[in-house]
Amino acid sequence: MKGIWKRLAALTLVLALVAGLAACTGGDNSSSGSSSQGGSSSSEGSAADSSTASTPDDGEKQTSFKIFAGVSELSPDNSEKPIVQQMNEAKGVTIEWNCVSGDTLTEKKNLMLNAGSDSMPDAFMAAQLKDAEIMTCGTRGLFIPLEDYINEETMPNLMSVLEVRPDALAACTMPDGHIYTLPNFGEMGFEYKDGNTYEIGSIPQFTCINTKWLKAVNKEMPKTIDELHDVLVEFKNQDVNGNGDPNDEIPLSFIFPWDNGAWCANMTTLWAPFGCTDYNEDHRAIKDGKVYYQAASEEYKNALAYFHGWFEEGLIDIEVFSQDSSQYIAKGNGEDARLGTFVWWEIPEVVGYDRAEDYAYLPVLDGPDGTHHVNLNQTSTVSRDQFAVTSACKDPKTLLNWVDQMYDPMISMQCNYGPIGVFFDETPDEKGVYNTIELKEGETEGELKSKSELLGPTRQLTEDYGKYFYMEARAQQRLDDLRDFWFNYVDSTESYPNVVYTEERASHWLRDGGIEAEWDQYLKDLDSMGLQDVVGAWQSAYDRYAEALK
Ligand SMILES: [Ca+2]
Repeated sequence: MKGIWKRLAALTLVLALVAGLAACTGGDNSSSGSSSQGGSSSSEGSAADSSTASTPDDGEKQTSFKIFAGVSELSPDNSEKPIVQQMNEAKGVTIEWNCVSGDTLTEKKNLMLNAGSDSMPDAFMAAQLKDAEIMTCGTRGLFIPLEDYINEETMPNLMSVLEVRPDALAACTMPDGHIYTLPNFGEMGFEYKDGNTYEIGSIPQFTCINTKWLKAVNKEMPKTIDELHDVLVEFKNQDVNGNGDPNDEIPLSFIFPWDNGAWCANMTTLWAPFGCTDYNEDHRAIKDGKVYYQAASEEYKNALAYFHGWFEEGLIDIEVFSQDSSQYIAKGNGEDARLGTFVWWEIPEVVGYDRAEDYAYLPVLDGPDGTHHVNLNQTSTVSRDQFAVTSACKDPKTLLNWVDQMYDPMISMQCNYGPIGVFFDETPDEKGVYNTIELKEGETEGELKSKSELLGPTRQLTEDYGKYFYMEARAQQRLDDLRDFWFNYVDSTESYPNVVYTEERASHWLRDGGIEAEWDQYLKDLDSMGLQDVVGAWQSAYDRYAEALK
């Protein structure tokens, strides 16, 4: 398969389980699958084929199931969703839902996992299961192995996907050789001129600058980090938004804490002049096949030391350590433009569509040595946190046959976005492909999706776009921008698939300074915490994987 992504997706598992370090056993794969991929044969009969609801292995038939399910904040209960009613009717089952959103999800999930089997649901769906939980619950017998059910009889739609994505089960196989969770396929990428496909999140942090202000202070678009510095000083000193208040302009804002949205809003694209970007929460990076810990690199140190200077000069928003994404977006959307430079997934979401015209992407800047380096984010298209069956379930076959419908392309599309007639037009276009419905005044695609989607294991394959439905315009725009703008600054497309200590230190150094004096002690502390062992483990997992590919 072309592209490093696919290989790395399988590798991610090994890394996530560094503690165990057992080799990934690869798992049963799908060569026996026989139904045609993506065709209509398996995809359109779901409303009528209740006869395929299977009888259980042990003879005990169960038609009512309890599912603990994660939903988005705006979502109604899953039982109210038309797609769920359609799936239930097709298989003759009823579901008693326990739907949870937001902060309480983790808490309630933990309670449930620790309470033992009495209150155990039959399945966990979209419950943000962590690898450690999957592993622990699997070995304790709380989650049952699924590999014997992944076959043509019970899961025909999943088998169709596995036919074209045979590596996916390897990404779900735990070190003990069992598969406790179903794969979820989330592909949204673009083909680059090197022939590889890169995912939409490979550069998650776009830096954006107010070009109207740039003109107002008589500056060109910066090409170096020092040129940007001089621009920001002008943004700070002048009343560039022209509202009479010289102090309400924020030269540079971003979000630092990971939990507040730093994955797409931190400033590390601006670190490229110092030789790295740092998009991965674990600070894992790779160069020429050699794995290293980004937060222990000279590049990282130099970047923080440099930007501490900006912090002292008042060029950086004082709220970067405290604001969350909604406060950040409110800042961009206020009555007067206040953000000179900001970082986000895209421009309009922060400043609104009208004001977005005053902003442009800030190119990746050169550093003091005249160069830059972008580390691509690790991205994975197969996740394994979406569906687990517990030992409380008496009839896993029927339950898995029910959930298998979510891998049907037409059902999957409606789970991922919303029903036909609600999120998509009532009828497809002349090519048989569904368009997003015309939005109501003041409504956004994201909002409509949150209200209508059914979270769970689904298929979102590259080849499905333009075949069953069209990609959202905003996502397509981001992919185009990645390909046509951001990737011009990418020299190495090498990337690594998926030590808390660093975040508080980094906040301290950026805010208070002192990184030079404290750096050596910090490195010693990391070593005493076993950093070298962790890096060594990552390296040997990677080496084994690379060897297996030969
Ligand atoms: Ca002002």
